[in-house]
Amino acid sequence: MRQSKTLIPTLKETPADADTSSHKWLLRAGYIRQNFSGVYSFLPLGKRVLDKIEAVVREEMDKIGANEMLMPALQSADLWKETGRWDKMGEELIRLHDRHDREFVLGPTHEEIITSIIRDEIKSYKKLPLTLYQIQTKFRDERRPRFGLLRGREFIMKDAYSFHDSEESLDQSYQEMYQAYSRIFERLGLNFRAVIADAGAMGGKDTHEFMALAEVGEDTIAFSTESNYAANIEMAEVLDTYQVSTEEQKPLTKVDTPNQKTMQEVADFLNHDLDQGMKSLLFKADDDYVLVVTRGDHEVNEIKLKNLLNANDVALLTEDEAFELMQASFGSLGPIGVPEKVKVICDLAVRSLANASCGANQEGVHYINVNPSRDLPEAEYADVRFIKEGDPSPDGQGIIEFAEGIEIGQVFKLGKFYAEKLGASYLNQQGKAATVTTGCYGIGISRTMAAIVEQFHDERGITWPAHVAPYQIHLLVLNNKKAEQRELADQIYQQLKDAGYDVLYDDRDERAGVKFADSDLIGIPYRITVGKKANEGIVECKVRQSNEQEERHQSELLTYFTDVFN
Ligand code: 9G3
Repeated sequence: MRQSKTLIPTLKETPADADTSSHKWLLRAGYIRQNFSGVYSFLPLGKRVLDKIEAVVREEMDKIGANEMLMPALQSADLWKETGRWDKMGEELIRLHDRHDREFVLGPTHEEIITSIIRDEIKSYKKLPLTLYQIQTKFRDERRPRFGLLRGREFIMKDAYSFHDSEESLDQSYQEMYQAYSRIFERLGLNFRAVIADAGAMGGKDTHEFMALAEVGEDTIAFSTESNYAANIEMAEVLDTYQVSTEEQKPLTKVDTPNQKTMQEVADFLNHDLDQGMKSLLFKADDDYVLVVTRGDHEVNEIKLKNLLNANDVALLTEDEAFELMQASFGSLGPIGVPEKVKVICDLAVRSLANASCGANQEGVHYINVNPSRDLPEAEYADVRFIKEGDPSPDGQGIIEFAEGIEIGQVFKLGKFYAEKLGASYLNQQGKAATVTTGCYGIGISRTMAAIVEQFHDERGITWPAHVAPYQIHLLVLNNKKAEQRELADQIYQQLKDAGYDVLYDDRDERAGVKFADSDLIGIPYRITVGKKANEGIVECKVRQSNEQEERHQSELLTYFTDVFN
């Protein structure tokens, strides 16, 4: 492609609204342009990168026997009403009316559509297992779109759905998909981790997220320093490796703490460390009241609490609600003497405390010398805290460290929820009607493009891995007013194209400095510069990522690139 004939509007300055590296470089290098908040156009270079990423995804999907199809973005609200998600989803679901005033949604995902197709087309176990996938635009009305393509309101996803007559069959597809995702992200050059994740609103049991490591990532990963254990911090379990204290139990005593409100103020006033205090938080879990007690230096993990209680909704009570229920404000809540209807759940770490302090459920009063085995006979103990860096890894190998990650893929064992709701059943081997079991699997295609830029850039621009770059070679002619330079560059361009390479040819009437700066921004892995030594047939070859450069004669180029690309 000749740059004088295409659209690559590079920018000298970073646009004000660029809020992360990938957003900044994709804008400045002319890959994308924002049309509206969270809505982008992919300019020619951006589209070529999307195509390269999609090609890798398609190859790996086809390799495991998944069948590509394409479903509509426009979805009837009826299906969403049948699954209950019309009411359950909030503002994020884009709803609209057609000319006959019928209700529709712009598809944020396709469980409803694909299950309705399976319901109508699959009648026998002989047709199972079956995996279908699409690469298609999704719509989710994010309240705060940001970070460019990382969190948009219209984005491109590969979503796959597998259908089974048994859990075992689903397990097998899940593993195949998991391995295919690992191959995809390896081939794309990404530094990623597959982490144990929370199924959230999707229900089902197993799910893994594929995270591209990047400091801008919105998810925190807990990973082991000595094994491949990795989990979304929401799910990382904490082992009960606490040493039960051998301290002799002192008598339970009430102490006035008139002005001490926070955990630190109480700990300082009672002259002990944070981890000798109990922190009590009052939650409403669906219709139940739950007092959750953790060590003063730990934090309640509401996802763990929700999964433990199998609750749909878990929320902290306000101070007023807490006072009404306990006759004490937040700073004085504790697990001793709670009303009947309040369940007490203590984190595992609390059980091994000795002579600890806690609120006395009396305004401005605390207990000291609390010994759970003696004073909390009713308490239930569970892993309800966030794991911390330095905690032992749940698999017993090494300790936990944190990293930020961008979720670029997720695999779910959905189970039967959608098939039951929509009546997708088939005749099993015994001739009985049975409900299909489903798995679903997503990759954020446009988000992956941004994740790659987050991992592959330097201070001058993007440094694409060869496999996803929009072109393989960037050919620059420094002064195409000089015949020997223009003719040599034209020859090389033709020669490389004939050899099957993707070449971007900067044939513009621009100064050398502009061409070098744009080439660094755009980030094509290999650059050939035709300049002063054109009359000797000598050109300069530069590798974008390593910056190494070397002069070569035109006659060596094909051999050089054969080595480089094989
Ligand atoms: C909605 C809206 C946003 C959503 C969903 C539904 C996320 C929703 C989860 C999934 C699960 C899998 C198939 C591919 C892999 C992921 N955000 N999810 O269901 F109505 Cl507004 O999309 N779907």
